[in-house]
Amino acid sequence: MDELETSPSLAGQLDALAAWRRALERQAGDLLRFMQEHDVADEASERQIGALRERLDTDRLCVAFVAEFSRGKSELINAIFFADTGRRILPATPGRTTMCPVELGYDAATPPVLALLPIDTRLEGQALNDLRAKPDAWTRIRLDPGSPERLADALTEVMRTKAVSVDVARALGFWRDDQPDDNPPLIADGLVEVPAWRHAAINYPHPLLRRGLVVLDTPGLNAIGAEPELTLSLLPAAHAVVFILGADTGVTKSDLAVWRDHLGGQSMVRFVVLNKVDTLEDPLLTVDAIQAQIRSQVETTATTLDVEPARVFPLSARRGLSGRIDGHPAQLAASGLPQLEDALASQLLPRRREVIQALVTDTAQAVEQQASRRLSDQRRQLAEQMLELRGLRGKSSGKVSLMIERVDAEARDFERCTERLMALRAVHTRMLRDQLQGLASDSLRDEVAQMQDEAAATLFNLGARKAFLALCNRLRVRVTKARERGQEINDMLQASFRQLNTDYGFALSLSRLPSLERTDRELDLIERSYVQYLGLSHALRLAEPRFMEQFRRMLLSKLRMAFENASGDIELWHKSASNQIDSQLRERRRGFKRRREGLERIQGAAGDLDSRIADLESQDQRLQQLIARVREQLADLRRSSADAGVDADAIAAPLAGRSAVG
Ligand SMILES: Nc1nc2c(ncn2[C@@H]2O[C@H](COP(=O)(O)OP(=O)(O)OP(=O)(O)O)[C@@H](O)[C@H]2O)c(=O)[nH]1
Ligand SMILES: [Mg+2]
Repeated sequence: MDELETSPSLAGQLDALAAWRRALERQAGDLLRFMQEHDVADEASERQIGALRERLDTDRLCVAFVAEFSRGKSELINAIFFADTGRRILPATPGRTTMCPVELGYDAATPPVLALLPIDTRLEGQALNDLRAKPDAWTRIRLDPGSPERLADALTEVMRTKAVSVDVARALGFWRDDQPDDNPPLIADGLVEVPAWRHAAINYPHPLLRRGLVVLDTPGLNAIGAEPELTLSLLPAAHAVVFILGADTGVTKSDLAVWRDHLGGQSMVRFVVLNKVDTLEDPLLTVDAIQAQIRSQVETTATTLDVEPARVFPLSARRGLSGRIDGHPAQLAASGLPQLEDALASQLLPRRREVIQALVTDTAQAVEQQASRRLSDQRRQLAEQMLELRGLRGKSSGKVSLMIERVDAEARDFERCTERLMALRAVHTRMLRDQLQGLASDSLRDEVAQMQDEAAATLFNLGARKAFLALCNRLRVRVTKARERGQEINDMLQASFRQLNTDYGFALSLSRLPSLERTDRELDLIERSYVQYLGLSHALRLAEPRFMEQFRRMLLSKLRMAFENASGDIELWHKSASNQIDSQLRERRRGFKRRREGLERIQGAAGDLDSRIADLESQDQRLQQLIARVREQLADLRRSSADAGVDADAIAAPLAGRSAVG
């Protein structure tokens, strides 16, 4: 396949983004290795760098295409992403075509395949995300990565329907006696046609998908029985949504319903496409008159949807696709497609970068704090030893024996701290348990169950919205409580650390308490995206047990994720505090031992004193170099993450030649 022929700017930018991520990932890996080799990394740092690498490695950019049926979603995807195959990949035909959500992406760990989830799985009530982990639930069609023909062929599956009885259609959510107009038409023998698949996922090594892009094609969304998961889970997870209208029809009532129900109030980037502008051509009108018509359509659309006119892109997906396939640059340019692609590239990717960059900065800061602390503690101990040895210059061997006794006495004194440390650990563990309890998944389940009971106690679940908002408030209270507990623990540890530092010469210091702001933000987002399904306008859906059950499952899994992240941050903080104690305790003990051994050696041969001091000095120098090296690498990492126009090789090169310290 010819790599960059399709939308070079988008491909180029995705490429740069992927190369940038890969380079950062490598750099973070080098940093970790370096820190491990030189015993600078503690467990918390290792975990943080590991989490960063994982994110850099798996970060995806998901763009969803959403519209009423037949507006040209699939055709537009073909034109933007797959024209380089020289053919139409996703089926695009008049009338309803795409019957189930189609997710296109690439994961090198699994072979190219089209995986289809049978519609019957809806009856079992399992969430799509849970089913993803169950290969047996899916039907698989192996794909040949070199053959777009076979890919297109396999993809006709997404159009597949099957005939079922009205009862089954009702159970699957495709038939409603109260809305006869929207039901699928009856075919022979009292049967109706319903989609055969619930979800289709394509794993295909197309150049753009390989670069971490995930494209989501959706069936016409206003259809009865549209997969609730699409609106509750798949769309909110998308980074950008392209909403498509027909230029010939403008914003129809059902377009508006899709926009309001599924895309209003969401936080993702939204692009609006006025597709099929070619249908406005009219031999009786001048080109200028048609252009004026299009401009006025754009204005009206922007006003109706309440978006900037610059966010509305008039274009012809069909012309764009054929312009590309037939190699007519002029036709492609006239199709209006490149403008949308430029906007996608220039507005979407910088956002992704910002998110990753913030992550790198946070990690670098935390790691630097930890490493500096560890190394300066070691240096402090060396300094003490040097002071002691310098004081010994010209002293008799009797004096040295006295010194040894002093070290032993000091070491014994020091060991008394262990009791204090044990007591501290016990208190600390108990407080941590308390703090985490409010965020545990059991309590989440209970809270959500309470919401469900409250909603069910109202007519048609119409109180669901109120119950849901009450749930969100209760959860916020839980987060606030966890934060307050954290503050108490922080105060307690701070006081204990201060005492331990004065009494036993530790250099313990606390890192910044996790603010849990991210959890607040996630809760807000969950509230905003879920509350819209609980209004009066969804009264009919609310009365459906299947909808409420799915709502509950998905809500629970979202909340669980948010709370697990919060608990993870909290635990990491605790871990870093107790690791510090352990490592300083170990270091101090080693320090006493080293001091004693040094003195013993001096006792044996008086001349050793100078070489021993020189030895300590060189150890100190080594530590200074080490910390400088770690800082330098962290600064490099930050710099690379801040550099927008990076060249991956340029990042990797200086690291490759770097040798270990000492
Ligand atoms: N004239 C014209 N026709 C188009 C254009 N884009 C798409 N079409 C046609 O419109 C019909 C519907 O396009 P699809 O891409 O299948 O629409 P969809 O939004 O994916 O529809 P569903 O899959 O049913 O939800 C097809 O026959 C396309 O060829 C366009 O820019 N101009
Ligand atoms: Mg389609």
